[in-house]
Amino acid sequence: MTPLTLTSLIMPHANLFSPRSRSATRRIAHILLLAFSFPSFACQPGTTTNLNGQTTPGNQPAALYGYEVVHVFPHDPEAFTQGLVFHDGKLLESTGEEGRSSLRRVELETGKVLQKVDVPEPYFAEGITLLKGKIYQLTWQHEVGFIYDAWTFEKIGKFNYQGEGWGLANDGQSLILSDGSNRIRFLDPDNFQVRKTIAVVDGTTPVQEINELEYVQGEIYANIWHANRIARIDPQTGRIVGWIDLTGLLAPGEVHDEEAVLNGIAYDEKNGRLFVTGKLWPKLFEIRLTQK
Ligand SMILES: [Ca+2]
Repeated sequence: MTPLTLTSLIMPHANLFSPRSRSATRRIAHILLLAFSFPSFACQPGTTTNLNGQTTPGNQPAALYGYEVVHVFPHDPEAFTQGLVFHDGKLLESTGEEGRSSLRRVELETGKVLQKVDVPEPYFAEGITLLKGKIYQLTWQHEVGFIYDAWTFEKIGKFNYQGEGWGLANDGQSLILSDGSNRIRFLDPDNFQVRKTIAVVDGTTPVQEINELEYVQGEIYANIWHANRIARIDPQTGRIVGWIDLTGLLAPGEVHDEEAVLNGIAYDEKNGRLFVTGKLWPKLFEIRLTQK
């Protein structure tokens, strides 16, 4: 067993010392503060421990899932997908990169962009979620998010949060935010205060680089940056209860950019349909999970 140590909290991350990072020192200080703020973080035999110090049985290995493709849809190969949501028969999509960031409404069947607002430089748009008629959109390193009317895309507000913004989802009550580490924060959508924080662990091993998110039937589904798999996370404990292996979804040669990785999960709650895509992918897939 490996206790969750300070070293494991400060896992190397490609973005940590990015030239665009405004203050790597401040971020490390924040991580140190986090580590020492939760003295009960180290695991105990047979348990995993989240940031709130709650423990749950950790002996059950995560279940493994494969997939079947139900439908293949076109996807804009220029879209650097950072957020994906299904709403009222359409997809909402957030795309990243400076100067190419946007919020879009997309026709599922054709991939056609029906509505779009650009996110101006220097912002790099990240995850989105829709809650009570509002779309919330993160930015990567500017510690600001934008709020839009879900129908008109009119920008109706903004909000601040600490650290990087990667993935966003909601459970009907809180905004659920990932920041590239293994922590996931739950924010009050009215005042953006942190309601709770969980640490994502597979058994007792922290799982870093949690990216795009989707809340699916009481679990958090999460892309892991540069991985062909989706984690199914218990939102109470942070424990990974399952892994979905999506290896082979795209054929070799369908994408050429090394950053064209699996990212984007959307759930059609009414019809139980699960959609996945990736950054710069030419296709979007409806998939059905299979037991491995
Ligand atoms: Ca999503």
